[in-house]
Amino acid sequence: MSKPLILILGDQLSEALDVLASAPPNAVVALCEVKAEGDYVPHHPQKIVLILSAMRHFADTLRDKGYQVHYSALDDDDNRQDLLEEAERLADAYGCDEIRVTHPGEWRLLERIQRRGTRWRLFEDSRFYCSIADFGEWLEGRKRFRMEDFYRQMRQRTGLLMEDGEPAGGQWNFDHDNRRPLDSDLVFPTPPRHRQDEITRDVTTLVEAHFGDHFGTLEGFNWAVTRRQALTDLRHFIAQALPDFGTYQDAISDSEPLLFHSRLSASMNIGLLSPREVCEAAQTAWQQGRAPINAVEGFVRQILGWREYVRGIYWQRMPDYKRENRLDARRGLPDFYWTAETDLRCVRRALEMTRDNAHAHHIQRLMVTGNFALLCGVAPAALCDWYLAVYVDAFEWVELPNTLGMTLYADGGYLGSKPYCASGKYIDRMSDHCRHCRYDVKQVTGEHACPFNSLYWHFLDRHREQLRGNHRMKLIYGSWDRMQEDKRTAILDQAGKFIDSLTFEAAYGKGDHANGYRRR
Ligand code: FAD
Ligand code: DLZ
Repeated sequence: MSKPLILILGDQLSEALDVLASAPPNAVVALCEVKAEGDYVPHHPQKIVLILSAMRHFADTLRDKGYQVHYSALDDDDNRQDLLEEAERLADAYGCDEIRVTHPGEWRLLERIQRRGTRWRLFEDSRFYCSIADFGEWLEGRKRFRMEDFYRQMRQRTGLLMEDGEPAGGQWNFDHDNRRPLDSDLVFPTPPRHRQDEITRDVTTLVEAHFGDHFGTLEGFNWAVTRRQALTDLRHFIAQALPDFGTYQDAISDSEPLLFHSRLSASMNIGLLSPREVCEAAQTAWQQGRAPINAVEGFVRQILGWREYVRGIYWQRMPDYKRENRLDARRGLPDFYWTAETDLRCVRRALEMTRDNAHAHHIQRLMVTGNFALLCGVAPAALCDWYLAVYVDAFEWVELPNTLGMTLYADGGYLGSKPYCASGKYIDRMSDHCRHCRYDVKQVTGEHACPFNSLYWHFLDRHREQLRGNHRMKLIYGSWDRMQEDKRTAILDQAGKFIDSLTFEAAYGKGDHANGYRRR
């Protein structure tokens, strides 16, 4: 009888994995802490603590269920400090003839596993609604790639928020109800505080010792490291935040990091929660009249729609996807992304929240730090390395399409029909940052002018050739063309001087890969 070693990766902490169901009684289940996974990009220390603590807790759960578990700790003397090498060492030590592993979430690992030969056997990651093969079929032969088309088909296929074959509430999309800026009298729910047990405390000490030089603080760590804690977060979100999730989905606050967002991405991405149970809990809240349809549809769309769609795009388009750079952006990362030292209030707050929480909500990632990098011409590889490192929920299958595709418009439009570029006016409308800022959002040129304003026009002007054919950009190019020549010159001059005043990390050349990161 074959004796398999079953390798569970740090973002596969679910008892429902097919690979676990495949385990014969003699199987050895291995979880391996390794240095290489901790620093192939300089992950935020909170992210590393989350993964290692959740792995240790999950190993205990599996032992309680009767599995024979081998746990390689980061400090073990014989640890090979590389996932595949460590798994092969363990397979030899336990006399295992096969190594079974669930399809990893990053192409770099998949490629290495596939090159290892027949000893390794891949299992599908069935935690997603849509398999990689099914997404491939959906994509094949299509001229138009729109998340909306995919999402509607997924609603029909799953029956989520469907009534007699029709979308619940009579519409597929409630986005027009979901763009409200902050109201001053809003009270935001306080997330549950999770107890930090001995496992988390030990891991924190370990991470401080090994990865203490990475960007980010550990003090405020409050991520769910067990399924029980993740379920507490889910219940809290459904009861306290979901009802307002839709309405304020796009709002940004100078003081409140989370607003009505769920903070569930990390739990879903590492396996503590399944996207199915999360979507079903939201649907039940609507069915029981505890949350309105605009909120529930908006939330389900993020998971059943965006989350599944970006994964599909990633696996269909890798490895070439990572080299895409359609706007030919070449700058390195602005150096203050690692320090938060900038006078741009909105950018500063997003960076501070990232440093302190290993999290920023979607609009901060897209319209503040992302938009700024897009306008400045930061290379996809440079920005992707950063996003992959600093967010607790960042794994390449979800990070890369969001950063390279949605934010930098570097893939030619899988993630959006036009770039998400915006001036200070958008940030002012959706947030209360500008009143705290030293720059004046109403000014486009001059000493006090908000840099986003001139950068916006500078971006449009320099990408005229690529973007002017896009019918959604026609109006804005019309406004630019109607401006007086000297005004346009002054704006471009203003933006150019601002860009010159910044310090960018070393530039990335065409075709450079992300993850060739430089240590900080
Ligand atoms: P909520 O606002 O409560 O949304 C609910 C859930 O929907 C999230 O938990 C998440 O699972 C899903 N979701 C929402 N938007 C997206 C999206 N665009 N793509 C995929 N799933 C989505 N999300 C990640 O999980 N990992 C990443 O590495 C990541 N990188 C991003 C990088 C950039 C530049 C941008 C613009 C977005 C990125 N996102 C990423 C998507 C999104 O910002 C996060 O999922 C969200 O902020 C997580 O916080 P939350 O759980 O409170 O989300
Ligand atoms: C992110 C991460 C870190 C920091 N450490 C480990 C680890 O020590 N062992 C492990 O199995 N996984 C870790 N991970 C998660 C992996 O990087 C992740 O499984 C791959 O990137 C594939 O998504």
